Amino acid sequence: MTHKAGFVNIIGNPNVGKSTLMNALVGEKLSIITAKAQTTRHRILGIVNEDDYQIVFSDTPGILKPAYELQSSMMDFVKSAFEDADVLIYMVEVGEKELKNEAFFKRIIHSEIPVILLLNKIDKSSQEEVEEKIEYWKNKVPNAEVFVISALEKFNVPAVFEKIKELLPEGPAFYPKDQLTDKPERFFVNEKIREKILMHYKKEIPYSVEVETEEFIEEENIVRIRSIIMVERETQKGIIIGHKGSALKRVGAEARKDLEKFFEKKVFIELYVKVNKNWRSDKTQLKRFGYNQ
Ligand code: GDP
Ligand code: K
Ligand code: MG
Repeated sequence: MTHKAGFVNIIGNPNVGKSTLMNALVGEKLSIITAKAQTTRHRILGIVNEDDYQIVFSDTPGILKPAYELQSSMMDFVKSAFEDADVLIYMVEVGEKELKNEAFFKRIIHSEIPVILLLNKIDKSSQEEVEEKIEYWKNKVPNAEVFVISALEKFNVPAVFEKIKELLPEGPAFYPKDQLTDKPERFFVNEKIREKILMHYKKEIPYSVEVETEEFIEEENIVRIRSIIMVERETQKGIIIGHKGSALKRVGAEARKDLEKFFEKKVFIELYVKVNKNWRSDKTQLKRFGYNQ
């Protein structure tokens, strides 16, 4: 029996649905999803294992022009996804603007490895609009095979999966066959808490937040978690906590509910808020939070 294995890396503009697709392909909620740009800050692997193949999907942050150190690290994750890909998935959505990074776009159109261009969110658009966009993208990225999908409704996702399997090179597995991701459990706790913050707080708040899980103890029937929510300024701390702690309580309650599903166990969460001045611009802090390459 021949064995296939490879890296299938998903790149594109912010908010086009990269994380939704990755979760749909892997069948697990590994990546957090919100309507806000910059929800995904890391490169997150989702591994699909079968006897005769291993697909290592990578979800990546949306492409942007970095304005501070954290965003530079995010773009380094995108760069790394270009470097090790065996198949490149370039995702666009109906109605989107051009890719903001010309250099990345050139790498896509001159790519020597197969490129699959996914036109996502077709559930939101008319057939006429979709047909027009297919033509547009076929001209713009002639080396790509184009699929129209709805990652949200999983429309045409199985066809994309089959295409990926076909394009996958032969070779041995990169990771143990029971491994689902490269990230530790604490990472998913941090991300889930950050997802709730992205959902419930406005303006600059979610972008100023980093979450660090200090304690993660898995017992037979319960997971005990203690996490710190870091903000950049004192005023942000008050906003996160809210009136009599109500806002923070909601974050904890909603994160707990999702994490109970994720870990299939009861979860107990304690949340603290700390000011960590300008962590987004501090290379040493960023390294500690896993943003180094
Ligand atoms: P990312 O920033 O590229 O990772 O995008 P996300 O996966 O976080 O999705 C951004 C937003 O688009 C979220 O609100 C998703 O629910 C939504 N979304 C993703 N895929 C689809 C789709 O196929 N159809 C529609 N209507 N919305 C989608
Ligand atoms: K998003
Ligand atoms: Mg994302």
